[in-house]
Amino acid sequence: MLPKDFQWGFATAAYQIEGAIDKDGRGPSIWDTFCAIPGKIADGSSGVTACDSYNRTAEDIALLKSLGAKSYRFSISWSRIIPKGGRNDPVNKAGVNHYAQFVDDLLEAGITPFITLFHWDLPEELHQRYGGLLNREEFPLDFENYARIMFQSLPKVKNWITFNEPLCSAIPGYGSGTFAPGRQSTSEPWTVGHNLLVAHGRAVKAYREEFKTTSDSQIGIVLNGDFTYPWDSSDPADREAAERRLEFFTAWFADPIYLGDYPASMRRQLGDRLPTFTAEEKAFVLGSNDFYGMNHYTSNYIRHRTSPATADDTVGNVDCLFYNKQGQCIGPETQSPWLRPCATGFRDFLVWISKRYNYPRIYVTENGTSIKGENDLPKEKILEDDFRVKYYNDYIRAMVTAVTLDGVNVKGYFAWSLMDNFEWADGYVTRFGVTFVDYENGQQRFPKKSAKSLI
Ligand code: GCO
Repeated sequence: MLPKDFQWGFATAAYQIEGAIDKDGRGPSIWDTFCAIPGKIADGSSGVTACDSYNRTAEDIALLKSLGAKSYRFSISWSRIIPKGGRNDPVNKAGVNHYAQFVDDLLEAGITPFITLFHWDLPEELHQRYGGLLNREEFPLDFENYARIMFQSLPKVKNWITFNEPLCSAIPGYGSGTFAPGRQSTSEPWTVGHNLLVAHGRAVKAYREEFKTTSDSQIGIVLNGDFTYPWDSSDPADREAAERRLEFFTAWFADPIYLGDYPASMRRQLGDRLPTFTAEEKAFVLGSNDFYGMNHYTSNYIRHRTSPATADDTVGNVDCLFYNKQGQCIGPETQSPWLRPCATGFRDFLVWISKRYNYPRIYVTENGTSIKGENDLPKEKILEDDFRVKYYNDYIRAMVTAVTLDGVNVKGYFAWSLMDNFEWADGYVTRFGVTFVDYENGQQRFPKKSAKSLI
């Protein structure tokens, strides 16, 4: 069974829910800039209003309480704290005060905050000033400074997350260009990934040495990861490809933190496009997790790619498929083309992480699904989201099995997401919320059937 202090909660992110992009001195982020480029966002939208959560903190806390949440994972908008982002730039007290009040209100409501410092919304000024995440010298220092300000300003917070899914800052942001800041390169993603790891390590060291006041305070990074099965289980090349995909997607960041360096498969394929840790950088990164934050949604069948000759480096030169050689499908379609439910993959991924990293304390920091065509349904049908109810039932059952039978050390589970929100390049076309947000009628919130099925 799950531990009695298991943290059941919901997750969101600043740019996806807050809105109020010009309020209280907030500076522009790279996502404000990116959304303004025609064609980048499916419905031409942005986070300018989103769910208006910046102005509805009391309403969102009441929603969390009504759903029985013990915890709430949300992110802080760096450019509300330091509008220009840098360690020598002014701090915006109005921004700090907003989050300090929100934390007090959450604690007053008996809800434990899990705070993500960086959920992709880098201050635009840092991107312009020195290339943002690409700058190995400047970015880690500016992130460390921002983190220190938050550790100092929010001393009641005991659960900190440095980065959400560094892979999604690196690959869509600097490889395919489908996320902010929209750069396309076959080498920059690994520079960005390296700098994010070093920035993470610096912030963790500062927290542990100067701000961690109680034994139950903790800090970690959140990594995404899909589980993989060989397309042809009798083919050694596919079995190796399935493992390689896990290494390129998850071990990319987890191996340096838990094992001290990047996976050999990445070094083999990427060569010197994959940076080498200096001794100082390695000292920051190795051992820099108190817990493993795990975002998980889907699984894939993996086939070793023999053509085209050019390797697809972002996933380790493999094909990610939803059908295997026998034509078996891994799971039903959803609104998101990359997402197919496979609860077995959730259990297997929890076991893979645990075996590779010696059974770390794990928080499932995101798990959830969109629903094919949900957005086109009338509101009363959207609220009857049986597909999502089944997803959560299946996945939570798989998690309980992994804890009970496989000895996996899971301490919390956060459903993605508390409410429908701005789904990045999909805009508002795709819904992940357990709460329907009526964007056309003042962002009113309506809990769906899944919201009441979770806790
Ligand atoms: C992610 C992000 C979330 C997404 C969610 C659905 O994991 O990609 O953390 O912001 O909205 O995963 O795609």
